[in-house]
Amino acid sequence: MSRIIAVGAAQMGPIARDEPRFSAVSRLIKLMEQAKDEGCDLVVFPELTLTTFFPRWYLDDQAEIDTFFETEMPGPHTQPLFDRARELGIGFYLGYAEKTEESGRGRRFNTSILVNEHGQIVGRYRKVHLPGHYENEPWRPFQHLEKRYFEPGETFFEPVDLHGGKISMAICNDRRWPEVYREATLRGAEMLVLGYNTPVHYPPAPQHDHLQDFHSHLSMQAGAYQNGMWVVGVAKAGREEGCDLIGRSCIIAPTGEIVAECKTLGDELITCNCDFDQCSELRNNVFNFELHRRPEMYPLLSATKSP
Ligand code: ING
Repeated sequence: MSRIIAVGAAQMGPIARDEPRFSAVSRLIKLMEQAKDEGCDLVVFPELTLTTFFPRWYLDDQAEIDTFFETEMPGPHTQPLFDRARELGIGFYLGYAEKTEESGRGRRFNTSILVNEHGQIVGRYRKVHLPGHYENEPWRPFQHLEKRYFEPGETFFEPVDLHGGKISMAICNDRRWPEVYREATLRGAEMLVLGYNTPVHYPPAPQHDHLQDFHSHLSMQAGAYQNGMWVVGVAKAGREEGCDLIGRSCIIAPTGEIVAECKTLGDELITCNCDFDQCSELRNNVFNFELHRRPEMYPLLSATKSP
């Protein structure tokens, strides 16, 4: 009996700095309802998708920074999303800024959760690869201060069981690192779901700006094919507070093929019936790790940080 999960990738257009959470949440609910109408079991939302992408600004007032964080999940603003999901019987991936108290101190993470069709949080992931910089760099047209506002996550890429398959989470910059897909696969994942906020302009290397869509797809398609896994990448897209973010959200099969892709830079849903059993077409053959892979020949792969 094949194990099929109907997945929706719910791309979000810009979220303005002054857009209240209930407004963003109502857009998410609208996409969730459309996903349910189209038969989806799971809907994947972008990274940090309750507010604008605030790491683009240097803020020195911690109270103002904390207005972008959630201290409860679900909290008053997100409870309607959980309630609607339970009513519809649909699961979801949600990216948000998490503020939590651990061993007596405030900790802040770029976080995602997987919630099952009963509205229960079954997985929580904290972004491992934080891109950008820590100090204000006024030479940039916009900042990218994730290293300032978040702690790096120390949750491994452990999959959760959903709809008969094993799904791991990642967030944005994680998708550029091949180790993420391999580690998740070695832990049993058959699908990787992730949200992203990716500016078109990359100040340290503007000569690559025209390659942002290509690099986003290249990374995820390679990860999918080389590990025989499904990959779902969902953008917060469009011109958000004057910063152009790429779209091209997509669902990628274990063969590396893009089987569904967004066409706009706004709120847009794409869907695909994903067969977890398709992973074996690769994992029993070209990427049969047991037969072909030789970890003893790659001792530096995770032992060394840089040459
Ligand atoms: N955004 C970007 C990303 O990895 C970036 C940062 C853009 C890094 C372009 C390198 C090149 O897609 C986040 N939020 O990680």
